[in-house]
Amino acid sequence: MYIGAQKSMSTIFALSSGTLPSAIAVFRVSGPQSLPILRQLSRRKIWTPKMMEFTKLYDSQRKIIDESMAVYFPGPKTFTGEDTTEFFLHGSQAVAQKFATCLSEIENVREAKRGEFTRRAFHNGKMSISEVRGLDRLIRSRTEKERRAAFGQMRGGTRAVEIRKKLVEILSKLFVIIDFGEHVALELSDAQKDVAEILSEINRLILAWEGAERAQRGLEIVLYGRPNSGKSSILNQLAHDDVAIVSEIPGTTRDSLVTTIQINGIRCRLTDTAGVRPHTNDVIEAEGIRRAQRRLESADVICVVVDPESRSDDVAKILEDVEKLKNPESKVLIVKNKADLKLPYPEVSSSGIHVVSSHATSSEGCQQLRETLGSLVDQLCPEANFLLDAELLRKCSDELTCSMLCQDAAIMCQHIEKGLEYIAELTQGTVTESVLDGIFSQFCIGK
Ligand SMILES: Nc1nc2c(ncn2[C@@H]2O[C@H](COP(=O)(O)OP(=O)(O)OP(=O)(O)O)[C@@H](O)[C@H]2O)c(=O)[nH]1
Ligand SMILES: [Mg+2]
Repeated sequence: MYIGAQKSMSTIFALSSGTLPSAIAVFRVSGPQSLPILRQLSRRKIWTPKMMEFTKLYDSQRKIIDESMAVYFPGPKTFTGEDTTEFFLHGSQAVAQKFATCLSEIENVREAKRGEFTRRAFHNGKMSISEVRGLDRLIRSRTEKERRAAFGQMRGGTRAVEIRKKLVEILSKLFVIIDFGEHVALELSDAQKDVAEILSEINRLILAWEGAERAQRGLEIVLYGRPNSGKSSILNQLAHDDVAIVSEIPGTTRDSLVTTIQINGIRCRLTDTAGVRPHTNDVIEAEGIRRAQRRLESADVICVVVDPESRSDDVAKILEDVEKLKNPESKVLIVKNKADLKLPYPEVSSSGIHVVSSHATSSEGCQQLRETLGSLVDQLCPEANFLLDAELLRKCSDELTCSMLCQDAAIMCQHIEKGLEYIAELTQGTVTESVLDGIFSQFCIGK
């Protein structure tokens, strides 16, 4: 719902092309006066819509301003939804200045404020709030990844509109069943199939959003394992730096140590932790182990490092702790380190867990580990074509899941209607003028 929408009456204009001088200066005009302005300045009555034509432009004293190409687009099939005219003049500062002055002299015509064209597009239902936010993100994007995410958010807005349309179709079918249904059971199962399709699409969108959020905040990768297994050596290899102290004395690392690396364009905080052993009387070592365990809770990827000297019951206990403490979405990887020693490793049950070998005293020895981390990072942060706010999608998904369990068409409708409200928030959003001001103030004039 948009609070405080008003029909805008004035006609606005802006120089929509870049800085001058340039080959061409494009002026965009939007509002009810668009056609009268074109007629007045060209001193010509007949203009065929959507047809670019050559014309001379005159000021109010009938003196020529410039020769230009001009085109008129009647609303509502325009960017703003209003009548629009575009003028392509010679790109000199003097021409642009003179033309802007002539436009400002016309009654009810004024220069556009920042983001005002987009604001009108939003007011006229041409853009959803998700698209507006995506556009805002696009204008402010600095890296290639941010640019792609912004496009994803803009396209996400259009995807929400499609989902809304499909849900409305299902609802109207259900209303028919309620009113005239003969083979209710059969038709209900048809509707459930349609809802299931939308649900799986929504669930894909939720995963995409979560991945984009992870990419934005960066990933946490934690090295975890018994003392002396080679965690600090691995950290140094992955960081290409001598970050952590390495020694043959078990229990070298006490504090958790963090360094930042990039994996496939994603910022990853790599944490080395104190070696874990089942019992210790050393209070500092015990605190180090507690800190290491706490790191597991926020980790996206946990590398359990084992070496040939690790005992299988210790590794089993470590894997048990990891399973207990980790976040359900995080990935676990067993790293069989010291592969160069060619010694047998302890038997551990690793079903469903990725396993790689490494040799952390040489850079090439960590190549397999680097590649596996790369593919886990890609899985956690997949490239998303469509992005939509996951919180509203999750609420909608819950309602649709409930609707699938209903044997009664009327109750099914109620759940779908509720789900539809969340999708409507994604397409229109509940926004106030101040929220819009905040977004549009970032835009440039002419956008
Ligand atoms: N042969 C061989 N030795 C390794 C390898 N990785 C590490 N080491 C050696 O193993 C010893 C322990 O390495 P660290 O990296 O300090 O082990 P850690 O897991 O950090 O140990 P703590 O900090 O005590 O928990 C050092 O002497 C390393 O040089 C490897 O792949 N092959
Ligand atoms: Mg260490």
